[in-house]
Amino acid sequence: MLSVGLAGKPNAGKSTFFKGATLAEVEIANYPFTTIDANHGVSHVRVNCPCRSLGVEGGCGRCRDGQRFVPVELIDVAGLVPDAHLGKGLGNEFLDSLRLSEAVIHVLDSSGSTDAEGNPVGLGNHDPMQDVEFLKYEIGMWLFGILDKNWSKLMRHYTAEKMKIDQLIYEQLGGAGVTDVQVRWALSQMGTDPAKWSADDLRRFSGLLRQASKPMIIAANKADLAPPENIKKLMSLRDEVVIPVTGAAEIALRMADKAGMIRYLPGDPDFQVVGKLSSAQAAGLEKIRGVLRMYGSTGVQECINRAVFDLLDYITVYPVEDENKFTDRKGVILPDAFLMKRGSSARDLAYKVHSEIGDSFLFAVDARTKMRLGDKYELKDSDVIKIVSTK
Ligand SMILES: Nc1nc2c(ncn2[C@@H]2O[C@H](COP(=O)(O)OP(=O)(O)O)[C@@H](O)[C@H]2O)c(=O)[nH]1
Ligand SMILES: [Mg+2]
Repeated sequence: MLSVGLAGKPNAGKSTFFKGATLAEVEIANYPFTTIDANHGVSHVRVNCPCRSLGVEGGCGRCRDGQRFVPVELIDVAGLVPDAHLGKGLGNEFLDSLRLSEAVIHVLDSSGSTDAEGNPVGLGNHDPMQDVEFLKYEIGMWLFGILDKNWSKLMRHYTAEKMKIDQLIYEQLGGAGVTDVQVRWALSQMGTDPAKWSADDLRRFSGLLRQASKPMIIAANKADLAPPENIKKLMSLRDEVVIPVTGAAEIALRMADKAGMIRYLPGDPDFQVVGKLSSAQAAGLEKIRGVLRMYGSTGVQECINRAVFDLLDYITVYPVEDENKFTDRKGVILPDAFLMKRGSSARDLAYKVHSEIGDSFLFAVDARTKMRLGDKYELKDSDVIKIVSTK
């Protein structure tokens, strides 16, 4: 499963976001709520289920109101403070989590009620703009630390033994979750011979590796408390995707939905009261409605969707065995939704279903048009595909 990490300074609201984003009911997602461990949970991207456009009568049973929730792993990365790379707490736990994360949601306290290290200072007493850069810098410096430690040895292999530089760097950083493609991209951005790099060049290179391997969006959390000008400033940052978020409201709404008090789907711009509420509950929910009106949603779902679809460029694809009924062999309609990198082929999908099916791939069928597709066909978002193989 694809993994997205939540990172940021202590008390920014990572665990609150995590709880809100992983609090799912079987009815919402058809995937039981699974806590892998305290810091690893299953969250979901929200997509339009193809059952509606395919005209499946009575819905497919795998979505709610035409909205389908496809699982992704969410990791609550331990808190990080400025200069952590110098040894002030960049622990193994942090690095393990980060290694697994394909993208990072930087949870930032936009209310300004915690200082740079996460200590409470009272609402509006810290400028959240000061927190924007540090996480990128820390992760870049962590990568720099790994490379710098072995750089002279690595350069010997490169210059004296003529070993391939991308391979050498990749071997150093494989454990940090950096891919060979990302190493080659960062090398191409530098454009100079690594044998001639200064320490500053190596630092710049590490920054590029960070950018490629841990792309980031900012969850401007505690938006319900934040002075509006803080949100405005953050959202006007060029080169940053900033989403106003209130993780606390997401928890409240999901719990109220679960209890049958309201109807709310993660990511919705509003909710509907359907059950009995005490006056305190009603007042609390109306306050949340005000925040939804202001920002369009709690922002939690948007962060996950943007991380997966915009930062990482995934698409959603639906394999079926019967291209007329859109079912698997047992008659389950649209049984699976796979997240795949844009650019993946029909054969890649076959391999994802099963390696044997990939090996024995004959052709695919677009269930919408019934057109035959070859192994190199590039999958499109929301494709419903039957794979035909010799198996
Ligand atoms: N008002 C408000 N408080 C929040 C929100 N998210 C988190 N908090 C509060 O901020 C504090 C720190 O949250 P926590 O999730 O433990 O932060 P972490 O250290 O980053 O995991 C807690 O008291 C939360 O209740 C939010 O969206 N709105
Ligand atoms: Mg926490």
